Amino acid sequence: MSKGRQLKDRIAERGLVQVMAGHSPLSAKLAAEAGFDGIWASGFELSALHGLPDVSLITMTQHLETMAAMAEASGLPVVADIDTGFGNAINVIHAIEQYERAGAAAVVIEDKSFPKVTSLIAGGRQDLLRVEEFQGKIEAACATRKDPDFLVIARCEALIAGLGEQEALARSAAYEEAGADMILIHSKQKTPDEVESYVRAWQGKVPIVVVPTAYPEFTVERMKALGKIAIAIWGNHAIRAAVTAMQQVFRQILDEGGIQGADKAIVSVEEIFRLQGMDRVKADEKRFLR
Ligand code: SPV
Ligand code: MG
Repeated sequence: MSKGRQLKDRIAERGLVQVMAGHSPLSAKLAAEAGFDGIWASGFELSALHGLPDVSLITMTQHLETMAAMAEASGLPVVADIDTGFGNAINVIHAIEQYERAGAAAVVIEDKSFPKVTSLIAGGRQDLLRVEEFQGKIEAACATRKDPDFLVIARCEALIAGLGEQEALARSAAYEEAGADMILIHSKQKTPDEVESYVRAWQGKVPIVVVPTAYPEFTVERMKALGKIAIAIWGNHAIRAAVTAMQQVFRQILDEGGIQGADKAIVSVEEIFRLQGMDRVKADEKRFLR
């Protein structure tokens, strides 16, 4: 069964699935162990991992390789954040061929111009494509996929760009018309009101995807109460959790002049061995090394 089919089945079963951001095979594996339904191959997280801003600097190949490794390590469906599709509709065609072959369950393509600027930054340059041009990119993605269950999700950045609900709804309807399987609506308001209002007003047939990073009170319960939302993406909590943990431990080691205190606050080396699969190495050594 394809990963896209798996994700669709999980949505059909649960109504709403929870997809955790990742930036590495290890983070994806931890998300799978925690019980998430899928992995968000986040451009923001991968950029941060490289110490870079999320402004189209990471190449498609870098993102693709990490995405494939995360799919492999977690076994979960991966929703690949392909930003603007790395260029125009021609670049999208190439990207879809590569991402489908590499085992993604879904791609999210956003309606910003290339190179993009990360969405949540205050005062960021948020230039949107003409609707027709973005429709062409969505149509190109749908025409290129081989597996009809491979999901093409159109991301509408009209609220991020400050263009208001009517523009967001009109664009979303145009993207559905172009063939998008779902609409990701993003907002950087500090409360869920803007997205809740959009969801209530949405008349389209395709479900909605949300990334409630800026408005954390938007709980799963609240999303379910609205209906229409199929995927909640927890957008950058893997990299932020990792940074929090490293900052604390690094500070502690310097403050205490050694690792004696910090050692008790972090997982054991044995836990890392477990995550690396050393049990299997030991068993294979016994069996095959003569
Ligand atoms: C990402 O995680 O890369 C996203 C979500 O696209 S956001 O950073 O909020 O735009
Ligand atoms: Mg992104």
